[in-house]
Amino acid sequence: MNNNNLKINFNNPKLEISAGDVFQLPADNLPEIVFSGKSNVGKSSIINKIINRKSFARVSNTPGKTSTINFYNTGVVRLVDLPGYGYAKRSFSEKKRWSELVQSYFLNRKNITLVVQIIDIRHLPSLEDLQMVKYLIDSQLPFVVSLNKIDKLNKTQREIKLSKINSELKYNNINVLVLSSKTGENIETLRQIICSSVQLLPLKKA
Ligand SMILES: Nc1nc2c(ncn2[C@@H]2O[C@H](COP(=O)(O)OP(=O)(O)OP(=O)(O)O)[C@@H](O)[C@H]2O)c(=O)[nH]1
Ligand SMILES: [Mg+2]
Repeated sequence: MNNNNLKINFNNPKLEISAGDVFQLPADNLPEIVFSGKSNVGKSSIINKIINRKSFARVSNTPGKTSTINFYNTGVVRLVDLPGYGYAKRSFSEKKRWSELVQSYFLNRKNITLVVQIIDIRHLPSLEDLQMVKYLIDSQLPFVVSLNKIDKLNKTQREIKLSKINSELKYNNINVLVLSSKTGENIETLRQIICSSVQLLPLKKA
């Protein structure tokens, strides 16, 4: 299919389903943009900023807010909000349920066009972040590492953190984008990256 003339309207998504189990996943019939990362890095907040809504995706100061896979359907692509990993206070059975659900999602979905792998710019990538990046490379899934909460750092701190994180990531040719769901910095760039991943154009500049 030639998608070049199709447009994404980010501004009117529907929460299609909050899936707590694999059998609840929607039909695999649209391109999916997946937001992945540790708990509390701002996955849900970034989705809200992309769709220009304050709290459509539920956000919280307390890590572990998103505990299901939430599918936001824009009509032509789905934005997929994953529960965060690495939240120590989750019970063993909760962690097991999350990892089985997310693993099964990544293994079985055929229409993942982009993974937005989010890391809090103030912290070095965790072991799980590095494992996730390695998994994305090994499985040849297109991804962009998004360093969120850039608003919390001044210019000098940004440069220091960016260079440290880059050297921790170790792999060549990784796309890295700094952004802030709070100020909106580089959110438009992320929208453009999403559009090019599916060769669609944004309907209008937000
Ligand atoms: N300063 C600042 N705070 C942010 C930014 N993005 C998110 N936050 C805050 O970080 C906290 C966690 O945000 P969420 O969007 O719930 O994070 P999440 O990754 O979805 O978390 P889980 O659902 O628990 O995995 C909230 O208090 C947000 O307001 C940002 O760019 N800058
Ligand atoms: Mg969340």
